[in-house]
Amino acid sequence: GVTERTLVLVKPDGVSRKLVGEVVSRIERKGLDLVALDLRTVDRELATQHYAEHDGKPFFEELISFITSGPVLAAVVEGPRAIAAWRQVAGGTDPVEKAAPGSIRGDLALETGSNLVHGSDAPASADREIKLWFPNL
Ligand code: DAT
Ligand code: MG
Repeated sequence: GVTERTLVLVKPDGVSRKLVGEVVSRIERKGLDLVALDLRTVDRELATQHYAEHDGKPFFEELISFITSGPVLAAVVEGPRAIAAWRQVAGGTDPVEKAAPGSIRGDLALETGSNLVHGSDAPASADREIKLWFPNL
């Protein structure tokens, strides 16, 4: 597969539940490469830009307050078909209805609003999100 980069986040629920190591371990076990790693607190400006596609949806305010509620681990991850590969490792958005057993969300999460991790969904969004989170990369 063609080499891609994707933006991965361990959201505040994952950091507070001490699952950073678990998530990094799954990235590495899949065979993907870590290009950048940064633990940081997200301000409203970054949060609303990151989730711009969801502006206006009923869960938007909840999403912004959640992602700004505590530190997140942001990572750029690289490898063949990295965007789809990471979304497979993460599992579907709803941890019960969509995420397969064996995925991070399928194994470790219960609710859509606190589903532990983020991954870019397409090459254009990966490019946009990586520039937003890691402008110097
Ligand atoms: P994903 O994170 O799998 O790319 P998404 O881009 O559709 O999912 O939505 C971004 C996040 O917003 C998602 O991880 C959790 C939250 N979210 C999505 N749909 C939701 C809903 N119906 N109710 C509550 N939160 C939701
Ligand atoms: Mg998404």
